[in-house]
Amino acid sequence: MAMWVEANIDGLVGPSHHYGGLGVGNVASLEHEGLPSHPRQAALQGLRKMQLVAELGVPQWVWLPPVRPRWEMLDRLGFHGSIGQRLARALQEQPRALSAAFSSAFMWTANAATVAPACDCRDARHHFTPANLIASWHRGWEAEERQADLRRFFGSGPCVVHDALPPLGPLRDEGAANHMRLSDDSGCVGLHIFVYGAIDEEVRGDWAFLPRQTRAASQSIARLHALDPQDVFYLQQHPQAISAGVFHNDVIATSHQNVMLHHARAFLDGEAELERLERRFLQRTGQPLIRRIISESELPLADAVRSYFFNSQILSPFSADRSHSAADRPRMVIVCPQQCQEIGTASRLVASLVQDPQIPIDEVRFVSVQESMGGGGGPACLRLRVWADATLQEAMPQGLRIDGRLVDRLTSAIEQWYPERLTLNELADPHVAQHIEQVSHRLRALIDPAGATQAQ
Ligand code: SUG
Repeated sequence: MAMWVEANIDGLVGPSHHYGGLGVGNVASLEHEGLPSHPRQAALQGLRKMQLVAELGVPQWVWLPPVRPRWEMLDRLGFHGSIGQRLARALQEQPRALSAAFSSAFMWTANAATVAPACDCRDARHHFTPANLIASWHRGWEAEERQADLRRFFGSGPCVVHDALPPLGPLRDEGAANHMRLSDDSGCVGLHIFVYGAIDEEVRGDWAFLPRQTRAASQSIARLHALDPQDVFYLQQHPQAISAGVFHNDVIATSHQNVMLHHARAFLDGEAELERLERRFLQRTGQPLIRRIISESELPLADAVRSYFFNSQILSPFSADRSHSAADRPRMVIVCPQQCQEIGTASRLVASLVQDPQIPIDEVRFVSVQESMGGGGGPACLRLRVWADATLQEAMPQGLRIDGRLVDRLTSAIEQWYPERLTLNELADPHVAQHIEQVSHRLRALIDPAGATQAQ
């Protein structure tokens, strides 16, 4: 039987990474607003995480940063004139627009798209829908860039890259961060869980922040991806979670193959749907779903948000590499943000999961992605999961696949070109803006010349 392993595409942060406090309902982003950021460090941290995952045997690709600043955005908001005039006026009149035009939020590729592998889709094609990200003005511009890049990754073979959903409030979509795919060991049998915060335009619930995903958007994606309705499940995010800073489902729930971990307050009235999920999982895969509910006393909601425990990545190490025998490899590894080591409740939870014989997670690795965490993005936010058989992996651009050589090339480009430290005021300096723009172009031309030409 064909094996479908999880391949990851991680976003590399761009040279203009800075904290603009722009993420709706994103507590970390608000806390860091206006603080100096460290683009070089951010990129190197992300790269080290990619390298770790690749070393664990998970096929890993890098998603290069698109070009910033987005001059078109400033133009369309009425900032005209020379480069210096546009930047100075934006800084003075609407600093958040300036910030948005330089945003590096695209690095969080868990928001780039929703993905369904061919084995789950009635037309036997792989489906990708770029997220429209219209809840926030710095990210709503990403969709067209992501679509072009997805075509670069999946332009051949039986793949469909859809248009993003129409940019309408009732169809707010934030991609894979609000979607979980459960599967059997072969990766071929998949069930899809879509998590939404609001129905469409209807206001139901008592949230402090705008919910970023609507059920109308999720349902549209399930239809576009030709999924069997019996294998699709919808769960509503708990309004208390949204108000506590859980702006995406991947901040309060996670899954990998037959394991699903979620906080007790992740979902509102979800029990009937979760029971249907468990029954269906058993029926389709012949094995029970391992669902572990993390209680409020085990990990208070506030600690879930501070530690980003649920944004850990659970991996099947060496799944693509048959040279490691099953006996000498951990069944699953959890890659946690370093904060999970520092916050007592989270660190006890991680230890208890690794020790629990019922949970197939045998090993933990901690990673520092502090610069990403400052904008509200943990290890799992930085990656888009794609379930790929050997044929799909071969069709993906091999020049963007992480190995030691690519890591070295990227490291030296980042060390040479990325600013060490950046503030909002510096973004209004025409020399800094032009440098950032050049670096974005040069990186693409250096690492992915074929893709850079296609994008022009
Ligand atoms: O959309 N942060 C991102 C973080 C995305 C995290 N992704 C997942 N949970 N999958 C967001 O809120 C902060 C930007 C700033 O501070 O300028 C930001 O956009």
